[in-house]
Amino acid sequence: MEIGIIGLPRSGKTTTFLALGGRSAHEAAGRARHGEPAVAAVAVPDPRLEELAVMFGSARIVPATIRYTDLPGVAPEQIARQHGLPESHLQYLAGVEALLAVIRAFDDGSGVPAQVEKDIESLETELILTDLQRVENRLGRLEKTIGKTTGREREAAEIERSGLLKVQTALNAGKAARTVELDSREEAALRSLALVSQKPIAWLINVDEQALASGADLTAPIRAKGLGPGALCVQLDSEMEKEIAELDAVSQAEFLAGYGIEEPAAKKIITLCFRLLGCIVFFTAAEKEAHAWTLREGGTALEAAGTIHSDFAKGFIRAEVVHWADLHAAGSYAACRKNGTLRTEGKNYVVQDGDVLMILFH
Ligand SMILES: Nc1nc2c(ncn2[C@@H]2O[C@H](COP(=O)(O)OP(=O)(O)OP(=O)(O)O)[C@@H](O)[C@H]2O)c(=O)[nH]1
Ligand SMILES: [Mg+2]
Repeated sequence: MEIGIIGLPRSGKTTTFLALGGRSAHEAAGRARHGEPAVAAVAVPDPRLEELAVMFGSARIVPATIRYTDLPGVAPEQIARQHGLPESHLQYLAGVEALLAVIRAFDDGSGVPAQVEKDIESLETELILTDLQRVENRLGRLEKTIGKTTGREREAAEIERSGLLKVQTALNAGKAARTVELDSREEAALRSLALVSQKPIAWLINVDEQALASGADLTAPIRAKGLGPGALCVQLDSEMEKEIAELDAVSQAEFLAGYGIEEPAAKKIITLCFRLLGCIVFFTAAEKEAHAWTLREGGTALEAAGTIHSDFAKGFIRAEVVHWADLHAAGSYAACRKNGTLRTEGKNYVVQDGDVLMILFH
């Protein structure tokens, strides 16, 4: 899972990156040259996986990972001047599946008060302007060549044009591409454009300790205005969370309890990103390794097999499936086989979050 951290300059992106990524983020930030993105791969902590590893006597544990990319902020004036985000940003953003947009709600001592709603609008406009430029370029090229195409090629070009026009209409009305309903063929045709305003987005309102202590919910007015499809909103004190991430496990627990925080940001954001992307986790476990994998919600056993290895999908026969909770309750795979919670499923079985899969293939 790949998440890009974006935001206006000095909104706390790097602080958030460090809060989410812990040590690997610190290393990545240290390596990154000024003005260049930093990338950190972060293991998704999952106690279910640890337990599976013990149960199966697995030699190693391979957790699911999230890759966070911390991008330098771009000022709105610069965006307006060059009609969108710089090319260097777009290259990085093309590969990410979702955006974490950091909005400043803390007092940065500059005397400029935080303007959460205005900043969200500015950032959304940055994304929209970027896409508009690319959609119009693409449409221009398509219009020039479409007349020369025939048959299949013509049909594909028509589908792409229809998708582009729908998106263009929305963008011109100041709406993100993620609000546009495309049919599956239009969506596929537009995929290679990797439109930034089409990616699911989590608005992260970066508050300070005062706001946190007052119990104010800064996300409420944003949610009240309507976030639209593919968007979520949370608030977080990145500065404090960064400090929490630097503590060892014991002090971390004490600190969280002291502040009445239920779980550290890293975990909260991971859960959020899974929800935003409609992703679930399934497991494979054996003596060699216990492995957590991510899959789109609604993904089938065949798709799960393909996630593990393309050969598993090609030669798929069936899957043995047991839910982690049943394994946990029964204590072993053999016990689940006996009590009937271990089932055999075909390739169209819809995998559930927490399923433990054993793929049989030839
Ligand atoms: N009080 C408070 N200060 C914060 C918070 N997050 C960031 N800061 C401070 O704001 C300043 C900018 O933070 P960065 O994380 O570097 O911001 P950035 O968005 O990465 O900045 P650029 O990469 O330059 O665009 C730093 O001095 C941080 O310590 C927060 O949640 N609360
Ligand atoms: Mg930064």
